[in-house]
Amino acid sequence: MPSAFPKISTIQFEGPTSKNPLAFKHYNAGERVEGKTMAEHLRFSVVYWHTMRGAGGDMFGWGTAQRAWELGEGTVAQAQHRARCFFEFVEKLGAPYYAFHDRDVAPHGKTLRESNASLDAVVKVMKQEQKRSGVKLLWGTAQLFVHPRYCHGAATSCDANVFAYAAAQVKKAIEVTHELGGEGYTFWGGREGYSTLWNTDMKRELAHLAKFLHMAVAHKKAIGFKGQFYIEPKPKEPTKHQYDADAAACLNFLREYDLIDHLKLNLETNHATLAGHTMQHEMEVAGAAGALGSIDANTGDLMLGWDTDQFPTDLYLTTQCMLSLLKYGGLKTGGVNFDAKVRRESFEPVDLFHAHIGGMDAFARGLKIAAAIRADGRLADFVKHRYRSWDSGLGKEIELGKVGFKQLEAHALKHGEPKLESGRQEFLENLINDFI
Ligand code: XLS
Ligand code: NI
Ligand code: NI
Repeated sequence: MPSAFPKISTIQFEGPTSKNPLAFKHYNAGERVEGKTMAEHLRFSVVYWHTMRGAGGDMFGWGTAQRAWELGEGTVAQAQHRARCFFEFVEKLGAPYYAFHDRDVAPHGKTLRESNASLDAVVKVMKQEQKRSGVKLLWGTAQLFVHPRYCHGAATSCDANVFAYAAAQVKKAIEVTHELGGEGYTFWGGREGYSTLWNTDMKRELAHLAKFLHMAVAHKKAIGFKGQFYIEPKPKEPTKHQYDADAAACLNFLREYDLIDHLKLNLETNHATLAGHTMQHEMEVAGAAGALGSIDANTGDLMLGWDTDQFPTDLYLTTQCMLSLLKYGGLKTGGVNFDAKVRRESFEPVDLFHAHIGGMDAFARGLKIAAAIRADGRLADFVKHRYRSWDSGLGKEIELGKVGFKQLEAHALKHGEPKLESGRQEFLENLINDFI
């Protein structure tokens, strides 16, 4: 097979003093942090859609990306060739996982039957390539947003026939994910939302979405797929309002419809910021609910209001992510999945390497910094100390539910005005800077 990246060999760890742009300065797969290797903590994953199918087009211009594997006619044979090129990339990068949508890897057919057959033909190659390279599948998903049939949504479409078509597509996508040994399956509601409420029965659409997910859970059981289901929050784009708006909205939906035991959250940085939150906020919301599943590692541009899906290089961001992950016990089935794309101006294949190496190094540093902050202990001690009034006496009794308003009134009358302490935000910000 001709190499898609002939000038690039396997990326090596060369350490912080290296000047080689095609080497890791911080990501050292076997290095141990808090008792686990970096590879075990970070579980890096490359996405098929941006990496292989992103052409660099925008609404004002054609694609710019130079991608040798795209010189074809949209055939199954070309899709198989592209899949081989993808595995060459992931292998050279040294990432252990990948993620894909059904229609990223194989062409849309004229009928569902034809689409399924094409998918099977490409999955066959993916299976061989996984075996050859050792690269594993983090999660699969179905693309329910490109085709015009999904313009009103898929599981939340006003048309029951579209719901059925989407169900058939997801059924197949779960089956191929299972066949490829996927460790998870993600539901991102591509167009599950609305553009105007004038034409929308929101309550009914939400109930349909829940029905859809219950059917997916039932099918998962039926075929014996043990992977983790994830739901991925996003507040807007492509629709004006997406139902899975943020972590809190997703958790509320999962609880209301009795799905909370079946799905965890796959959080994406740029979706958090579009929702007006930080990624750290979303991770804390999910973590506190025991629903922190996986992360789509990217970043937005706060000057722009859309999902720019840039590679994460900000050490504060990666440190915050890793602090939350370590706090909630780390990733289990999930990973640090680079749902990110190179800029339109970065059109050469080597830019894909620079982008992923930078993201992996930024997360490796975030991991090391987070571990150092935890080992130092001052941050955790500060927070613990701040809440000490709850550890004994009155606070403990409140937490244990032993007192009511009457006893609290008596307490307030007896002790008078509480004496408060500073929150010390600036002190803590300086403390964090000592580690970055
Ligand atoms: C889009 C989403 C999408 C999901 C997978 O904004 O991030 O890429 O991760 O369907
Ligand atoms: Ni995503
Ligand atoms: Ni996104």
